[in-house]
Amino acid sequence: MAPQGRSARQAGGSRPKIACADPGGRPHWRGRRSGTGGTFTLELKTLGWGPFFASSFEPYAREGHRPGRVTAVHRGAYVVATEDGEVTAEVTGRLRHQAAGPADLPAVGDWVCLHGGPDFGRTAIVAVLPRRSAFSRHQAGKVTREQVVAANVDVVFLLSSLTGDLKPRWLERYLTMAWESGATPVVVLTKADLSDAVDEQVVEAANVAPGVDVHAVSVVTGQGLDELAGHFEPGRTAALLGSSGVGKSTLVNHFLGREALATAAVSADGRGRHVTTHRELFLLPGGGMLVDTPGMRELQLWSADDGAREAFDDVASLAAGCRFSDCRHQAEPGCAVRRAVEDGELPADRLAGWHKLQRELRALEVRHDQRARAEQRRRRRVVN
Ligand SMILES: Nc1nc2c(ncn2[C@@H]2O[C@H](COP(=O)(O)OP(=O)(O)OP(=O)(O)O)[C@@H](O)[C@H]2O)c(=O)[nH]1
Ligand SMILES: [Mg+2]
Ligand SMILES: [Zn+2]
Repeated sequence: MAPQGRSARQAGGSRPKIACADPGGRPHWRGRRSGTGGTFTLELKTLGWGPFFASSFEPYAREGHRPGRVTAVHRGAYVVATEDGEVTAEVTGRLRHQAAGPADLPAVGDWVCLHGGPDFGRTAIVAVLPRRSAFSRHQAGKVTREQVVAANVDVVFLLSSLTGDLKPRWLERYLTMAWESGATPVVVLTKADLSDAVDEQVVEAANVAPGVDVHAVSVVTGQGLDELAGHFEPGRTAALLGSSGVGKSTLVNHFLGREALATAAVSADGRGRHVTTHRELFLLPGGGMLVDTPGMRELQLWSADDGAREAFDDVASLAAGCRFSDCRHQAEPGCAVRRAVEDGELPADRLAGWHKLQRELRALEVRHDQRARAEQRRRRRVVN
C-alpha cells in the first residue's frame, strides 16, 4: 500500500482532468493543473467541502492536518481524495482504539483529517469529521452494530428493476432509511426497455413513495437518463442503492462515460450475481459525485423514527385524526387510519407496511437497549 508519490501523479499529465481510469480500471482523482510546478490540485469544493466541514476542521488545521474525502475502503486501507490527488491512508491506532464501533471509523464519503503524506512517509487518518448525513444499516450478523454504508450523501437513488414486480415493502424500508439518513431519496426504476407497463409501474411506485421523484430509466434506450442527471450538481453526492443486478454499476459507467466498473448479466432466475463487492465514490465529469455500492443481501434498519414518519407521510397525516394521540391503528376506537382503509382512501397494504415497520422498530429498540446494557457492564468491568 505504497503512498502515491507526486511523480506518479505527474506522470499522468496528459490524461483528462477528472477521475479517469488507468488500464487497470482504477480511477484517479485529479483536478485543475495549477501553477507551473506541474502539481495537480482539486478544489475541495468540488468534493463537497463547505462551511460545515471547514468549521469542525479548524482545530485540526491548526495542528497542520489536511482534509480529504474517503472514496473507497479496502480492508483497513482507505483511499482518500485530497487537494493534491489521491492518497492511500490508514487510521491511527488511537482512532481505532477510541472507536466504540465500526460506525466511528471512516466510511466512504467521510471527510477525514490526514497527517503525514507523500513527503512524510505514511499518511494517517487521525479523525473523522462529523457527518452531515449517513446512510446506516445493521451490520450483517447477530451483534447489533451500526454500519455506515455511505456518509455525507445528499441524494439516495433507490433502484428497483422494472423486469420484476415492485416490492412495496422493500421500497418503504429503503425510503425510511433514506429519510432517516438525512439525504433526499429518489426512486429509480431501471431497465425500462424490458417492460411494457412502465407507466403503470411508475404510478405504483409513486403511490408507495408520496412526495418522492420517480424516474423510469434505461441505459439501452437512454430513457430518463437526462432527468436523472438533473440531480447531479457540483459538490453534491448521490449514492446508488438496490439489490444485486438492478443496474447500479451500469448507471455509474454511463454517467462516468467509461467502463470503470464491472457489471454482469443477472442469472436465469433473475437474481444478480453480486458483482460489485465494495463501495466507491466517483467524481462525475460534469460535476457531482456518485457512490456505487454492492447489492445488499441484508438491509436491516438501524434507527428510523423520523424516517418512518416521512416515508409514511400519508399514514402520519391521517393519524392526526385518530382519537388517541398514541393510537397504534389496531383495535383502538376512533382510529382515523383504519377508517381511511375502510373507505378505500388508504390502501390496506400501506397500513400493513406501516405496522411491519413499527414492529421492526420496536424490536430494534429492544436490541439497542440490550446492547447499551452490555456496554455498561463492560465499562464497569474495565473500571473495576
Ligand atoms: N436491458 C437492460 N439491461 C440493463 C440495464 N441496466 C443494466 N442492465 C444489465 O443488468 C445487469 C446487471 O447490471 P449491474 O450494473 O452489474 O448491476 P448492479 O446493480 O451493479 O449489481 P451488483 O454489483 O451485483 O450489486 C447487466 O447485465 C447490465 O447490462 C438497462 O437499462 N436495460
Ligand atoms: Mg454493481
Ligand atoms: Zn389510529
